[in-house]
Amino acid sequence: MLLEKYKIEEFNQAGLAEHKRRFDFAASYVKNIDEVLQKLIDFQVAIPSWALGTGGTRFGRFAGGGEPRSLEEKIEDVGLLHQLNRSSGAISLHIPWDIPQNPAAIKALAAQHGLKFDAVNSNTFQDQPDQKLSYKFGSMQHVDKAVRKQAVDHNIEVIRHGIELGSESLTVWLSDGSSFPGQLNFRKAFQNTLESLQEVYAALPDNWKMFVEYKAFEPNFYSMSVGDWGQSYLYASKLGEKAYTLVDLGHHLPNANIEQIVSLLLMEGKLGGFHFNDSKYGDDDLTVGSVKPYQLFLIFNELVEGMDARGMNHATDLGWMIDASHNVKDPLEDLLQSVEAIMIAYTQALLVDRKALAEAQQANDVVRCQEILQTAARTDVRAIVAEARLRSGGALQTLQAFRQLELRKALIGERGLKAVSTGL
Ligand code: AOS
Ligand code: ZN
Ligand code: ZN
Ligand code: ZN
Repeated sequence: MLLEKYKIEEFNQAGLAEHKRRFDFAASYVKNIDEVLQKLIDFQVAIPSWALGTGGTRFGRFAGGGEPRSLEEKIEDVGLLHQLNRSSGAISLHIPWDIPQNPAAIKALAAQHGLKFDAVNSNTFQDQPDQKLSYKFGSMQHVDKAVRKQAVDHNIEVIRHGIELGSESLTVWLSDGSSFPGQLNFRKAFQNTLESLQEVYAALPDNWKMFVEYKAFEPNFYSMSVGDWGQSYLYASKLGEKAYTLVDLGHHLPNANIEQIVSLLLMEGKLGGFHFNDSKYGDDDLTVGSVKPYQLFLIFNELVEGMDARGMNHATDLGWMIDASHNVKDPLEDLLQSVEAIMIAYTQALLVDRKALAEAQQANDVVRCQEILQTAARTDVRAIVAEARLRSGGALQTLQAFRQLELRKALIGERGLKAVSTGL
């Protein structure tokens, strides 16, 4: 479904005067407003193909209707989001959930919607129906070399699919680990994992990156073989310059200082990308910014500071992806909220007075340091984000447009009330 442009224009027209008032006020506080707007226009966040259907928990799944039944329809859904917010210009695929049967056609369809393919994700955390050996006791860490080889071959296959689509990175998330003390020899598990990753790394095209995603617990609850950023960093360092750490915001032990992790990984040139989401307890995969928006701001504050210090391009030098999905919201509305939260935090981070902060830090003026950060974080930047969208042809308010234009109803009309997303 392609939304006619005039509908967005009509929607915007109704709110234009009010928007202009709000924007002029917000912009009056920003010295380099045009620079900020351009950065927002350039910034794109990839949508995961697995978040377009209603997520479930192991206790149930409550689908809402009109979900995408194929990869083609998933691309259309992301296209719709991108039409509304102009900031979702990429999709991240999970293989084998979303194997492109006809890659040329899939690529063309994505291009038609202005979408690129971000990182491709491998899956060695489930057994597939036609699979020879089981991942019950791990994949790349497995005690049996044959299982490790199967996992390596799968990852190489995923790279092949990615090449066909124009993707330039592979995300490896391993559920490997152990659930009971004594189950694993940690050192051997690490060495097996490293050796497997090295074989995958060897198959990586020159212009590709490999993201090694870590996670503190789940599905294994005693040890994870890529359990924290230290372990991921160790693998990435040993693998080589194309390997990086991927930070999923929900993958830490409670109260971890994620912004500090981000800062140091950036300093070492080993931060590869993000899986954005929010959480209260663990890997809750809630809407970005729904629980801890200040933490999100602090992370972006480090990102902007660190990327600028290294002369990096905010939009292109890291992989920005969402990894969230859950039970009670319309997935498209949820994703619009997530992207909006990311854009807000990014804008606020761009507003931090860096020079004043450096001076205050140098003077040990702790109070002033806090004031400087919170001045930026408490600024209502929604009209600035909306202006960036307006300038690139999106909707002033994405969620309201989605509802007012009755887009879910249209999707249900097209696909049916019983349409349930593939994958997962
Ligand atoms: C799992 O917890 C990780 O966040 C992965 O990124 C995973 O591949 C993704 O959530 C899809 O299940
Ligand atoms: Zn993730
Ligand atoms: Zn996760
Ligand atoms: Zn998660």
